[in-house]
Amino acid sequence: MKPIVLLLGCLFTLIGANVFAAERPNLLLIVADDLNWRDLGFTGNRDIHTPHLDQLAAEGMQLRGMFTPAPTCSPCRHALYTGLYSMRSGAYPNHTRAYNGTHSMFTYLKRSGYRVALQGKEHIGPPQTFPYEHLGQGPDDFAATRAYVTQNADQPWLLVYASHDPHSPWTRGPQDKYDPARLKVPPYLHDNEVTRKQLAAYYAEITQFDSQVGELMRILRETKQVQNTLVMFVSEQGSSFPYGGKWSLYDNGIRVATVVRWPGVVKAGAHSDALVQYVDVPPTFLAAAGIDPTKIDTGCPDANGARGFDGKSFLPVLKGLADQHRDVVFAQHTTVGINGYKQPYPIRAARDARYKLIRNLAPENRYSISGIHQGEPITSWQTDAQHDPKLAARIEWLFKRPAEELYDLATDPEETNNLAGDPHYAEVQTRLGQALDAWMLQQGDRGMATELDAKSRQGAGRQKKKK
Ligand SMILES: [Ca+2]
Repeated sequence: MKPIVLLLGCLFTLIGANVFAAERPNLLLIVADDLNWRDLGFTGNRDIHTPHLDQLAAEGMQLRGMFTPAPTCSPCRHALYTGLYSMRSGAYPNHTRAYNGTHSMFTYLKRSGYRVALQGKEHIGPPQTFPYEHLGQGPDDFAATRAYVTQNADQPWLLVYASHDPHSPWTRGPQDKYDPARLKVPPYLHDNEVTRKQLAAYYAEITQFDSQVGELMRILRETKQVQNTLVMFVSEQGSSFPYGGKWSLYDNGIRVATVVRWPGVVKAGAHSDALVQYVDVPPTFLAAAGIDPTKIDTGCPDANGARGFDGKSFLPVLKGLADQHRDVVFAQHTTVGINGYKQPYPIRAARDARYKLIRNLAPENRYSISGIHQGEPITSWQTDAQHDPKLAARIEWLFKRPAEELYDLATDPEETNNLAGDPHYAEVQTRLGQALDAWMLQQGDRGMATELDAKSRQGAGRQKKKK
Protein backbone atom coordinates (compact mmCIF):
# COMPACT_ATOMS: atom_id res chain seq x y z
CA MET A 1 0.00 0.00 0.00
CA LYS A 2 2.68 2.43 1.06
CA PRO A 3 4.68 2.43 -2.21
CA ILE A 4 1.47 3.13 -4.15
CA VAL A 5 0.62 6.09 -1.93
CA LEU A 6 4.16 7.37 -2.38
CA LEU A 7 3.95 6.94 -6.16
CA LEU A 8 0.60 8.72 -6.31
CA GLY A 9 2.04 11.48 -4.15
CA CYS A 10 4.99 11.93 -6.50
CA LEU A 11 2.74 11.94 -9.57
CA PHE A 12 0.47 14.48 -7.97
CA THR A 13 3.44 16.69 -7.06
CA LEU A 14 4.76 16.50 -10.63
CA ILE A 15 1.41 17.23 -12.21
CA GLY A 16 0.73 19.97 -9.68
CA ALA A 17 4.09 21.62 -10.41
CA ASN A 18 3.47 21.50 -14.15
CA VAL A 19 0.00 22.92 -13.89
CA PHE A 20 1.32 25.66 -11.67
CA ALA A 21 4.18 26.49 -14.04
CA ALA A 22 1.72 26.83 -16.91
CA GLU A 23 -0.31 29.27 -14.86
CA ARG A 24 2.47 31.65 -13.98
CA PRO A 25 1.16 35.13 -14.79
CA ASN A 26 2.87 37.77 -16.87
CA LEU A 27 3.84 40.74 -14.72
CA LEU A 28 3.39 44.31 -15.96
CA LEU A 29 4.53 47.09 -13.60
CA ILE A 30 3.55 50.57 -14.82
CA VAL A 31 5.49 53.41 -13.18
CA ALA A 32 4.62 57.11 -13.58
CA ASP A 33 7.20 59.81 -12.88
CA ASP A 34 6.68 62.56 -10.26
CA LEU A 35 2.92 62.00 -10.05
CA ASN A 36 1.30 63.08 -6.78
CA TRP A 37 -1.07 60.31 -5.63
CA ARG A 38 -3.93 62.80 -5.35
CA ASP A 39 -3.68 63.89 -8.99
CA LEU A 40 -5.79 61.20 -10.64
CA GLY A 41 -9.46 60.86 -11.43
CA PHE A 42 -9.93 57.74 -9.32
CA THR A 43 -8.19 59.24 -6.27
CA GLY A 44 -10.56 62.19 -6.30
CA ASN A 45 -9.18 64.99 -8.49
CA ARG A 46 -12.17 66.19 -10.49
CA ASP A 47 -10.17 68.36 -12.89
CA ILE A 48 -7.93 65.60 -14.20
CA HIS A 49 -8.84 63.30 -17.10
CA THR A 50 -7.44 59.80 -16.52
CA PRO A 51 -10.05 57.50 -18.09
CA HIS A 52 -7.73 54.52 -18.59
CA LEU A 53 -6.36 54.59 -15.06
CA ASP A 54 -9.87 55.05 -13.68
CA GLN A 55 -10.89 51.96 -15.67
CA LEU A 56 -7.89 50.03 -14.33
CA ALA A 57 -8.89 50.98 -10.77
CA ALA A 58 -12.45 49.80 -11.45
CA GLU A 59 -11.12 46.45 -12.68
CA GLY A 60 -8.59 45.92 -9.90
CA MET A 61 -7.79 46.65 -6.27
CA GLN A 62 -6.71 50.08 -5.06
CA LEU A 63 -3.96 49.91 -2.45
CA ARG A 64 -4.50 53.12 -0.50
CA GLY A 65 -1.71 52.45 2.00
CA MET A 66 1.27 52.19 -0.38
CA PHE A 67 4.35 54.28 0.47
CA THR A 68 7.68 54.87 -1.23
CA PRO A 69 10.66 54.85 1.15
CA ALA A 70 12.28 57.75 -0.76
CA PRO A 71 10.80 60.85 -2.47
CA THR A 72 13.11 61.13 -5.49
CA CYS A 73 13.31 59.13 -8.72
CA SER A 74 16.43 57.02 -8.36
CA PRO A 75 16.29 55.71 -4.76
CA CYS A 76 12.57 54.98 -4.96
CA ARG A 77 13.05 52.88 -8.12
CA HIS A 78 15.89 50.93 -6.51
CA ALA A 79 13.62 50.06 -3.56
CA LEU A 80 10.77 49.15 -5.92
CA TYR A 81 12.93 46.74 -7.93
CA THR A 82 15.28 45.33 -5.24
CA GLY A 83 12.94 44.91 -2.26
CA LEU A 84 15.56 46.66 -0.10
CA TYR A 85 15.37 49.99 1.69
CA SER A 86 17.67 52.76 0.51
CA MET A 87 20.47 52.82 3.10
CA ARG A 88 20.99 49.08 3.12
CA SER A 89 21.25 48.82 -0.69
CA GLY A 90 23.48 51.91 -0.88
CA ALA A 91 20.98 53.49 -3.30
CA TYR A 92 19.85 56.40 -1.12
CA PRO A 93 20.71 59.76 -2.75
CA ASN A 94 19.30 60.72 -6.14
CA HIS A 95 21.21 59.56 -9.27
CA THR A 96 22.43 56.55 -7.29
CA ARG A 97 23.32 52.86 -7.59
CA ALA A 98 23.10 49.75 -5.43
CA TYR A 99 26.14 48.03 -3.90
CA ASN A 100 27.88 45.58 -6.22
CA GLY A 101 26.48 42.07 -5.80
CA THR A 102 22.93 43.24 -5.00
CA HIS A 103 20.17 41.46 -6.93
CA SER A 104 16.74 42.65 -8.06
CA MET A 105 13.42 41.13 -9.11
CA PHE A 106 14.80 41.05 -12.65
CA THR A 107 17.52 38.66 -11.39
CA TYR A 108 15.15 36.30 -9.56
CA LEU A 109 12.44 36.16 -12.22
CA LYS A 110 14.97 35.67 -15.01
CA ARG A 111 16.51 32.78 -13.08
CA SER A 112 13.11 31.16 -12.72
CA GLY A 113 12.44 31.27 -16.46
CA TYR A 114 10.76 34.63 -17.05
CA ARG A 115 11.80 36.97 -19.82
CA VAL A 116 12.51 40.33 -18.17
CA ALA A 117 12.49 43.80 -19.71
CA LEU A 118 12.23 47.46 -18.86
CA GLN A 119 10.91 50.12 -21.20
CA GLY A 120 11.49 53.84 -20.66
CA LYS A 121 13.21 55.50 -17.72
CA GLU A 122 16.04 53.60 -16.06
CA HIS A 123 17.90 55.75 -13.50
CA ILE A 124 19.20 52.67 -11.67
CA GLY A 125 22.44 50.74 -11.41
CA PRO A 126 24.77 48.97 -11.60
CA PRO A 127 23.64 47.05 -14.74
CA GLN A 128 24.57 43.67 -13.18
CA THR A 129 21.91 44.25 -10.49
CA PHE A 130 19.21 44.83 -13.12
CA PRO A 131 19.74 42.24 -15.90
CA TYR A 132 16.80 43.28 -18.09
CA GLU A 133 16.45 43.87 -21.80
CA HIS A 134 15.94 47.62 -22.34
CA LEU A 135 13.08 47.81 -24.82
CA GLY A 136 12.63 50.08 -27.79
CA GLN A 137 13.25 53.74 -28.44
CA GLY A 138 11.56 55.16 -25.33
CA PRO A 139 8.14 54.81 -23.68
CA ASP A 140 6.16 55.71 -26.81
CA ASP A 141 7.65 52.87 -28.87
CA PHE A 142 4.64 50.56 -28.52
CA ALA A 143 5.73 48.46 -31.50
CA ALA A 144 8.63 47.30 -29.31
CA THR A 145 6.23 46.59 -26.43
CA ARG A 146 3.99 44.51 -28.68
CA ALA A 147 6.94 42.58 -30.12
CA TYR A 148 8.23 41.80 -26.62
CA VAL A 149 4.98 40.48 -25.16
CA THR A 150 4.29 38.29 -28.20
CA GLN A 151 7.81 36.92 -28.64
CA ASN A 152 7.22 33.53 -27.01
CA ALA A 153 3.78 32.36 -25.89
CA ASP A 154 5.29 29.55 -23.75
CA GLN A 155 7.36 31.82 -21.54
CA PRO A 156 5.93 34.25 -18.99
CA TRP A 157 7.34 37.76 -18.97
CA LEU A 158 8.00 40.69 -16.65
CA LEU A 159 7.81 44.17 -18.12
CA VAL A 160 8.50 47.33 -16.15
CA TYR A 161 7.00 50.17 -18.14
CA ALA A 162 8.60 53.35 -16.75
CA SER A 163 7.16 56.49 -18.30
CA HIS A 164 8.87 59.90 -18.32
CA ASP A 165 5.50 61.57 -17.69
CA PRO A 166 4.47 63.68 -15.83
CA HIS A 167 8.07 64.64 -14.88
CA SER A 168 8.86 68.30 -15.63
CA PRO A 169 9.29 70.09 -18.01
CA TRP A 170 5.55 69.78 -18.71
CA THR A 171 5.46 69.92 -22.50
CA ARG A 172 3.35 66.94 -23.57
CA GLY A 173 -0.32 66.05 -23.55
CA PRO A 174 -3.57 67.80 -24.43
CA GLN A 175 -3.02 71.25 -22.91
CA ASP A 176 -6.26 72.51 -24.52
CA LYS A 177 -8.16 70.23 -22.11
CA TYR A 178 -7.03 72.31 -19.13
CA ASP A 179 -7.96 75.98 -18.75
CA PRO A 180 -5.68 77.44 -16.02
CA ALA A 181 -8.39 79.90 -14.95
CA ARG A 182 -10.93 77.14 -14.25
CA LEU A 183 -8.81 74.68 -12.27
CA LYS A 184 -9.40 74.05 -8.58
CA VAL A 185 -5.96 74.70 -7.09
CA PRO A 186 -5.19 72.10 -4.36
CA PRO A 187 -5.11 73.67 -0.86
CA TYR A 188 -1.42 72.87 -0.29
CA LEU A 189 -0.37 75.08 -3.25
CA HIS A 190 -0.45 78.87 -3.31
CA ASP A 191 -3.06 80.00 -5.85
CA ASN A 192 -1.71 82.49 -8.36
CA GLU A 193 -1.40 82.78 -12.13
CA VAL A 194 2.00 81.10 -12.33
CA THR A 195 0.81 78.13 -10.25
CA ARG A 196 -2.32 77.75 -12.39
CA LYS A 197 -0.39 77.83 -15.64
CA GLN A 198 2.07 75.21 -14.42
CA LEU A 199 -0.72 73.09 -12.94
CA ALA A 200 -2.55 73.00 -16.29
CA ALA A 201 0.64 71.88 -18.08
CA TYR A 202 1.32 69.21 -15.42
CA TYR A 203 -2.26 67.92 -15.67
CA ALA A 204 -1.94 67.66 -19.46
CA GLU A 205 1.11 65.42 -18.97
CA ILE A 206 -0.85 63.26 -16.54
CA THR A 207 -3.43 62.74 -19.29
CA GLN A 208 -0.55 61.93 -21.67
CA PHE A 209 0.63 59.29 -19.20
CA ASP A 210 -2.92 57.96 -18.95
CA SER A 211 -3.01 57.46 -22.73
CA GLN A 212 0.16 55.34 -22.43
CA VAL A 213 -1.65 53.16 -19.91
CA GLY A 214 -4.51 52.88 -22.40
CA GLU A 215 -2.07 51.72 -25.10
CA LEU A 216 -0.58 49.06 -22.81
CA MET A 217 -4.00 47.67 -21.90
CA ARG A 218 -4.99 47.65 -25.59
CA ILE A 219 -1.88 45.58 -26.41
CA LEU A 220 -2.77 43.10 -23.65
CA ARG A 221 -6.33 42.81 -24.96
CA GLU A 222 -5.32 42.46 -28.60
CA THR A 223 -2.67 39.83 -27.80
CA LYS A 224 -5.15 37.97 -25.55
CA GLN A 225 -3.02 38.35 -22.43
CA VAL A 226 -5.36 40.54 -20.47
CA GLN A 227 -6.57 37.58 -18.36
CA ASN A 228 -3.19 36.07 -17.44
CA THR A 229 -1.28 39.26 -16.71
CA LEU A 230 -0.92 40.85 -13.29
CA VAL A 231 -0.90 44.61 -13.93
CA MET A 232 0.33 46.94 -11.19
CA PHE A 233 0.31 50.72 -11.52
CA VAL A 234 2.25 53.00 -9.13
CA SER A 235 2.32 56.80 -9.18
CA GLU A 236 6.04 56.78 -8.13
CA GLN A 237 6.44 59.79 -5.80
CA GLY A 238 5.12 63.33 -5.34
CA SER A 239 5.10 66.14 -7.89
CA SER A 240 7.79 68.80 -8.16
CA PHE A 241 5.63 71.72 -7.01
CA PRO A 242 6.61 73.26 -3.65
CA TYR A 243 4.53 71.10 -1.26
CA GLY A 244 3.74 68.83 -4.22
CA GLY A 245 5.68 66.26 -2.24
CA LYS A 246 8.84 65.38 -4.16
CA TRP A 247 11.93 66.01 -2.01
CA SER A 248 9.85 65.80 1.20
CA LEU A 249 8.49 63.09 3.51
CA TYR A 250 5.00 64.54 3.76
CA ASP A 251 2.29 62.25 2.41
CA ASN A 252 2.26 64.22 -0.84
CA GLY A 253 5.82 62.96 -1.29
CA ILE A 254 5.75 59.37 -0.05
CA ARG A 255 2.19 58.18 -0.46
CA VAL A 256 1.60 56.32 -3.71
CA ALA A 257 -1.54 55.71 -5.74
CA THR A 258 -1.50 51.99 -6.54
CA VAL A 259 -3.76 49.63 -8.47
CA VAL A 260 -3.37 45.89 -8.96
CA ARG A 261 -5.43 44.20 -11.66
CA TRP A 262 -5.26 40.41 -11.80
CA PRO A 263 -8.44 38.74 -13.07
CA GLY A 264 -9.48 35.67 -11.16
CA VAL A 265 -7.28 36.51 -8.19
CA VAL A 266 -7.89 40.17 -7.31
CA LYS A 267 -11.48 41.29 -6.97
CA ALA A 268 -12.52 44.09 -9.33
CA GLY A 269 -13.37 47.39 -7.64
CA ALA A 270 -11.81 46.30 -4.34
CA HIS A 271 -9.63 48.48 -2.13
CA SER A 272 -7.36 48.02 0.86
CA ASP A 273 -5.92 50.44 3.42
CA ALA A 274 -3.21 48.00 4.55
CA LEU A 275 0.17 49.74 4.95
CA VAL A 276 2.55 48.47 2.26
CA GLN A 277 5.81 49.76 0.77
CA TYR A 278 7.71 49.59 -2.50
CA VAL A 279 10.09 47.08 -0.90
CA ASP A 280 7.13 44.68 -0.66
CA VAL A 281 6.57 44.68 -4.43
CA PRO A 282 9.40 42.28 -5.49
CA PRO A 283 8.44 39.65 -2.85
CA THR A 284 4.82 39.96 -3.99
CA PHE A 285 5.75 39.50 -7.65
CA LEU A 286 7.85 36.45 -6.76
CA ALA A 287 4.99 34.97 -4.72
CA ALA A 288 2.63 35.57 -7.65
CA ALA A 289 5.11 33.69 -9.87
CA GLY A 290 5.19 30.75 -7.46
CA ILE A 291 8.62 31.54 -5.97
CA ASP A 292 9.02 31.60 -2.17
CA PRO A 293 10.30 35.14 -1.42
CA THR A 294 11.40 34.19 2.11
CA LYS A 295 14.11 31.94 0.60
CA ILE A 296 15.76 34.72 -1.44
CA ASP A 297 19.37 35.84 -0.89
CA THR A 298 19.43 39.49 -1.97
CA GLY A 299 23.22 39.59 -2.14
CA CYS A 300 23.17 42.59 0.18
CA PRO A 301 23.16 41.93 3.96
CA ASP A 302 21.58 44.33 6.43
CA ALA A 303 23.41 45.63 9.52
CA ASN A 304 22.57 42.38 11.37
CA GLY A 305 23.88 40.18 8.56
CA ALA A 306 20.42 39.10 7.38
CA ARG A 307 20.33 38.59 3.61
CA GLY A 308 16.61 38.33 2.81
CA PHE A 309 14.31 41.09 1.53
CA ASP A 310 13.36 44.10 3.67
CA GLY A 311 9.91 43.63 2.16
CA LYS A 312 7.41 40.80 2.32
CA SER A 313 4.67 39.60 -0.01
CA PHE A 314 1.29 41.29 0.29
CA LEU A 315 -0.39 38.64 -1.87
CA PRO A 316 -2.78 37.82 1.04
CA VAL A 317 -3.98 41.47 0.90
CA LEU A 318 -4.50 41.22 -2.86
CA LYS A 319 -6.46 38.00 -2.45
CA GLY A 320 -8.69 39.60 0.16
CA LEU A 321 -7.37 37.25 2.87
CA ALA A 322 -5.72 39.98 4.98
CA ASP A 323 -6.46 43.63 5.65
CA GLN A 324 -3.21 44.43 7.48
CA HIS A 325 0.40 44.10 6.34
CA ARG A 326 2.76 46.48 8.20
CA ASP A 327 2.38 48.42 11.45
CA VAL A 328 4.77 51.19 10.40
CA VAL A 329 6.21 52.43 7.09
CA PHE A 330 9.54 54.26 6.80
CA ALA A 331 11.15 56.81 4.53
CA GLN A 332 14.36 58.79 4.16
CA HIS A 333 15.39 61.80 2.12
CA THR A 334 18.99 62.64 1.28
CA THR A 335 19.67 66.14 -0.03
CA VAL A 336 23.40 65.90 -0.75
CA GLY A 337 23.88 65.53 -4.48
CA ILE A 338 20.51 66.96 -5.52
CA ASN A 339 20.70 69.64 -8.21
CA GLY A 340 21.27 73.03 -6.62
CA TYR A 341 21.60 71.80 -3.02
CA LYS A 342 23.44 74.13 -0.66
CA GLN A 343 23.55 72.53 2.80
CA PRO A 344 22.87 68.94 3.92
CA TYR A 345 19.30 68.58 5.17
CA PRO A 346 18.74 64.85 5.88
CA ILE A 347 15.19 63.77 6.78
CA ARG A 348 13.74 60.52 8.18
CA ALA A 349 10.15 59.46 8.85
CA ALA A 350 8.09 56.70 10.45
CA ARG A 351 4.35 56.55 9.84
CA ASP A 352 1.65 54.25 11.12
CA ALA A 353 -1.98 54.13 10.03
CA ARG A 354 -2.72 57.41 11.84
CA TYR A 355 0.41 59.32 12.90
CA LYS A 356 3.67 60.37 11.31
CA LEU A 357 6.95 61.34 12.95
CA ILE A 358 9.44 63.27 10.81
CA ARG A 359 12.99 63.94 11.98
CA ASN A 360 15.03 66.71 10.40
CA LEU A 361 18.57 65.68 11.32
CA ALA A 362 20.20 69.07 10.65
CA PRO A 363 17.56 71.66 11.65
CA GLU A 364 20.29 74.25 12.13
CA ASN A 365 20.86 74.26 8.35
CA ARG A 366 18.67 75.73 5.63
CA TYR A 367 17.14 73.33 3.11
CA SER A 368 17.62 74.66 -0.40
CA ILE A 369 17.61 72.81 -3.75
CA SER A 370 16.76 74.05 -7.22
CA GLY A 371 13.60 71.94 -7.57
CA ILE A 372 11.38 73.69 -5.03
CA HIS A 373 13.37 76.56 -3.53
CA GLN A 374 14.46 78.37 -6.67
CA GLY A 375 12.81 79.53 -9.93
CA GLU A 376 9.07 79.28 -10.57
CA PRO A 377 6.61 78.95 -9.02
CA ILE A 378 8.39 79.77 -5.72
CA THR A 379 9.66 83.17 -6.94
CA SER A 380 6.11 84.31 -7.69
CA TRP A 381 4.95 82.94 -4.32
CA GLN A 382 7.68 84.97 -2.58
CA THR A 383 6.53 88.10 -4.38
CA ASP A 384 2.93 87.50 -3.24
CA ALA A 385 4.15 86.80 0.31
CA GLN A 386 5.50 90.34 0.70
CA HIS A 387 1.97 91.34 1.70
CA ASP A 388 0.85 87.98 3.12
CA PRO A 389 2.51 86.92 6.41
CA LYS A 390 0.71 83.57 6.47
CA LEU A 391 2.06 82.68 3.03
CA ALA A 392 5.50 83.96 4.04
CA ALA A 393 5.51 81.55 7.01
CA ARG A 394 4.37 78.69 4.78
CA ILE A 395 7.21 79.42 2.34
CA GLU A 396 9.76 79.68 5.17
CA TRP A 397 8.70 76.17 6.30
CA LEU A 398 10.02 74.86 2.97
CA PHE A 399 13.48 76.09 3.96
CA LYS A 400 13.63 75.52 7.72
CA ARG A 401 11.82 73.11 10.05
CA PRO A 402 12.22 71.97 13.66
CA ALA A 403 14.10 68.80 14.62
CA GLU A 404 10.88 66.83 15.04
CA GLU A 405 7.47 67.03 13.40
CA LEU A 406 4.48 64.92 14.43
CA TYR A 407 1.19 64.83 12.55
CA ASP A 408 -2.20 63.25 13.07
CA LEU A 409 -3.12 62.25 9.51
CA ALA A 410 -6.70 61.46 10.51
CA THR A 411 -7.48 65.06 11.49
CA ASP A 412 -4.71 66.86 9.57
CA PRO A 413 -4.10 65.16 6.20
CA GLU A 414 -2.23 68.21 4.84
CA GLU A 415 0.29 67.96 7.74
CA THR A 416 0.17 71.60 8.81
CA ASN A 417 -0.35 71.22 12.59
CA ASN A 418 2.91 70.04 14.20
CA LEU A 419 2.13 68.12 17.41
CA ALA A 420 5.75 67.31 18.34
CA GLY A 421 6.41 68.22 21.96
CA ASP A 422 2.71 68.28 22.83
CA PRO A 423 2.49 66.18 26.05
CA HIS A 424 -0.83 64.76 24.90
CA TYR A 425 1.02 62.97 22.05
CA ALA A 426 4.24 62.11 23.93
CA GLU A 427 3.51 58.38 23.84
CA VAL A 428 2.97 58.44 20.06
CA GLN A 429 6.12 60.47 19.50
CA THR A 430 8.19 58.06 21.63
CA ARG A 431 6.73 54.96 19.99
CA LEU A 432 7.35 56.15 16.42
CA GLY A 433 10.78 57.47 17.46
CA GLN A 434 11.76 54.01 18.75
CA ALA A 435 10.52 52.37 15.55
CA LEU A 436 12.55 54.85 13.50
CA ASP A 437 15.69 54.24 15.60
CA ALA A 438 15.35 50.47 15.16
CA TRP A 439 14.89 50.85 11.39
CA MET A 440 17.96 53.10 11.07
CA LEU A 441 20.04 50.56 13.04
CA GLN A 442 18.89 47.64 10.87
CA GLN A 443 19.67 49.69 7.76
CA GLY A 444 23.12 50.76 8.94
CA ASP A 445 21.91 54.35 8.66
CA ARG A 446 24.26 56.68 10.57
CA GLY A 447 22.22 59.81 9.95
CA MET A 448 24.37 62.84 9.15
CA ALA A 449 27.48 60.71 8.53
CA THR A 450 25.53 58.71 5.93
CA GLU A 451 24.22 61.95 4.39
CA LEU A 452 27.76 63.26 4.00
CA ASP A 453 28.78 60.00 2.26
CA ALA A 454 26.04 60.37 -0.34
CA LYS A 455 28.28 61.48 -3.20
CA SER A 456 30.19 58.19 -2.99
CA ARG A 457 26.89 56.46 -3.83
CA GLN A 458 26.20 58.48 -7.00
CA GLY A 459 27.05 57.88 -10.63
CA ALA A 460 28.31 54.84 -12.52
CA GLY A 461 24.84 53.34 -12.73
CA ARG A 462 22.89 52.90 -15.90
CA GLN A 463 22.71 56.19 -17.74
CA LYS A 464 20.45 58.69 -16.04
CA LYS A 465 17.83 59.96 -18.39
CA LYS A 466 16.35 63.41 -18.09
CA LYS A 467 13.91 65.05 -20.39
CA1 LIG B 1 10.31 60.80 -10.15
